Amino acid sequence: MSDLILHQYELSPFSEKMRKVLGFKGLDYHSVDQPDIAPKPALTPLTGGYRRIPVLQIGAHVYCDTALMVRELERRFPEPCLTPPALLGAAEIVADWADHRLFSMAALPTVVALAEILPPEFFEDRAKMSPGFSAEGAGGAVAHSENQMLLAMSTLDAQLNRTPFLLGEQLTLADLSVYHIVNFAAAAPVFGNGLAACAALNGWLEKIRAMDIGTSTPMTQEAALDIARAAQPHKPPPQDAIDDPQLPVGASLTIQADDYGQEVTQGEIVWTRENEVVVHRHDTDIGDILVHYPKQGYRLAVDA
Ligand SMILES: N[C@@H](CCC(=O)N[C@@H](CS)C(=O)NCC(=O)O)C(=O)O
Repeated sequence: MSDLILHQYELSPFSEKMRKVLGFKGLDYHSVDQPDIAPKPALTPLTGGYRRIPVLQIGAHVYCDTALMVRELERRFPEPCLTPPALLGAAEIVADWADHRLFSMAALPTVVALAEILPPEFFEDRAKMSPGFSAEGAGGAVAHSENQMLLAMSTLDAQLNRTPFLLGEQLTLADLSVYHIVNFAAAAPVFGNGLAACAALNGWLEKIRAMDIGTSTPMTQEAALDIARAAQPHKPPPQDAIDDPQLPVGASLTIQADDYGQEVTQGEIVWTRENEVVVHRHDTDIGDILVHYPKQGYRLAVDA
C-alpha cells in the first residue's frame, strides 16, 4: 500500500503535472479530492495555511509546491529518473518559467473562456487570490495574455519542430511542466485554434496526454488526516542539509508565496537544504507535522 497521498482536484493543471510525474515513475498513490476554492478545512490543518493545490502528504510530512514535490519523488524513487543530472538545471529553469510565467499567460483567458461552466464563487475566490482576476477579464488583460500565450506556443512549437522533447531526445521535467499548462489552455477556443496551427506542439501534447498517470486509489479527507494523526514526523536532518545563517534552526518562520495565494504557514525551522526549508508545526487536532517548502518562489521571514 502506497504512502503517497496527493491532495488534488481533477481540473487542476498543477495536479495533472504531478499525476504525470507519478505515472512516469510508475508509482501508486492515494488521491484525496479537495475543493477548488477556499475554505479547505481538511487541507489547511496539514499545511498550516497554504491553500494551493496539489499538496503531497507522506505520513506527517507535507510537501508544498510541485517544484519541491518532484525533487522529493526523484530522491525517494530515483528509477526511472525523470530528468538526467546533465539536464536538471535547464529543466528546472524551464519549469520555473512554466509554473510562473506561462501559467500567468494561460490562466486568465482560459478561465474566462470557461466562465459559463464555472460558478461565480470561483471568480470571487480567484480575485481574492490574485487581484485583477475576473470573469469580465479586467480590461485588456485577457487580450494581452492571449497574445503572450500564443507567442509562447509558437516558440515551443519551433523547438519541438527540431527536437522531439523540449530539451532534446528525451522527456524531462521541462516537458511535464509545460504540458499541463498547454493541456489546460487547449480548452479555450483561442488556444485550441492556436494549437491547431502548431503541428509539432500538438503532436507532443498528444504524446504526453497518452502517457500513464500511475495507479491512484481514492482516499477520503478524513482518512488522510487520520494518517497524519497516527504518524510521527522524522526530524533528523538529511545528509545534504545545510547551515543557512539566514534561516537558523529553531527560529520561528513565516512562509508566503511570492506570486498568488498568499496564505501563510508559520512554524519552527527544523532543517534546510539549498532550495528547501522544513518547519515543524503542532496542530491541536492532528498533532506534529513537518511542512516542506522550496525556497524559490516563497518569501521567508524569520520572526523577531
Ligand atoms: N507554484 C505552485 C502553483 C500551484 C497552483 O497555482 N495551483 C492552483 C491549482 S492548479 C491553485 O492552487 N489554485 C487555487 C486553488 O486551487 O485553490 C505549484 O507548483 O504547486
